[in-house]
Amino acid sequence: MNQSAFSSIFHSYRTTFESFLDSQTLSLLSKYSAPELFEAMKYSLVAGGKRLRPVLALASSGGIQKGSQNVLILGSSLECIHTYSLIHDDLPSMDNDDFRRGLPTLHKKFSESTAILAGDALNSFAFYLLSLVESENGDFLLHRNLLEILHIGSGAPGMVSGQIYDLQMERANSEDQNSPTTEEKIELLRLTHSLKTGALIKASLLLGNRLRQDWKERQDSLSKYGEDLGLLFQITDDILDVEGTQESLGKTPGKDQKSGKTTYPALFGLDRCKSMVKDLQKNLISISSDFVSTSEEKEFFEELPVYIGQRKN
Ligand code: GRG
Repeated sequence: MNQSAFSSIFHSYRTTFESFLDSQTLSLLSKYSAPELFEAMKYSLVAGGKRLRPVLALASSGGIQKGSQNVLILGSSLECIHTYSLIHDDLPSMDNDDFRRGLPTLHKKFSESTAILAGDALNSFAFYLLSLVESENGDFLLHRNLLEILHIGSGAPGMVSGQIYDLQMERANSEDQNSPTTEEKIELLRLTHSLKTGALIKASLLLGNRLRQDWKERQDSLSKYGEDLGLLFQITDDILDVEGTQESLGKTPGKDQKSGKTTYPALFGLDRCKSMVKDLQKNLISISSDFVSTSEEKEFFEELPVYIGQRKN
């Protein structure tokens, strides 16, 4: 186990992505936006965050290759989708949060209507960005595949349905009659998490991978890796809501428990969740051996589950 080698790979992917976002993506976005809309989108896009999804796309594409802007365009697209989902999730009609990434949420800083519109514009900009990916060797299927992967991860087949199931679970918990059994709750929680969080994480890996010549051979094992990584990410997120602080998280902790939300710790208890984290970490290392080919990839994909399971925000 070598977390410091992993950290330096993660850091180099993240800084490469952030300089592209600051120089290329934001200037393109500003070209097409009303000034107030741009300021709102920029406020959320540059607020920090781990940049996990762009980093995953970079890692699954084979790392940073000279002259290849394609994967940075894909990373920007993923970060636009992720940022829009956080903006909308924080709205009064959804989670009603005042803080995100240590700053006032967008609707608090600007207004609720501006936050809705900024999320809408980021969502469509993410799909426009895919049109800027350049294909080589007459690969006519490339754009069709990229659009499909992003749609499955972020739209009705993925994240948005996950959010609907999440809201349904909350409603069911607040109603006295016909409340679901524990088995039904576990089943719905699994589905919610795999769609709400896991689908975009899996899409990040599949988008980067689609830029490679050998993308077909790696697709199935990367999908499995993405599904388990999404689950690991979400169980850790639920644990952090119980054990994290406002300072480390940059948002209000303890909200799940307060609102009686169905979460992994609520259903299984913290100890069982921590052993699930360990099992998932082992499983992920084993799946990674099916697709890694270089020493950098091996380092990254074996250490990533450790990083995700130990993260503090
Ligand atoms: C509103 C359509 C719509 C979807 C919302 C993803 C989502 C669905 C809501 C986000 C709320 C949330 C806390 C989900 C749990 C997992 C998650 C996505 C956490 C935040 O992602 P990080 O930790 O964030 O990658 P940073 O700030 O590092 O970018």
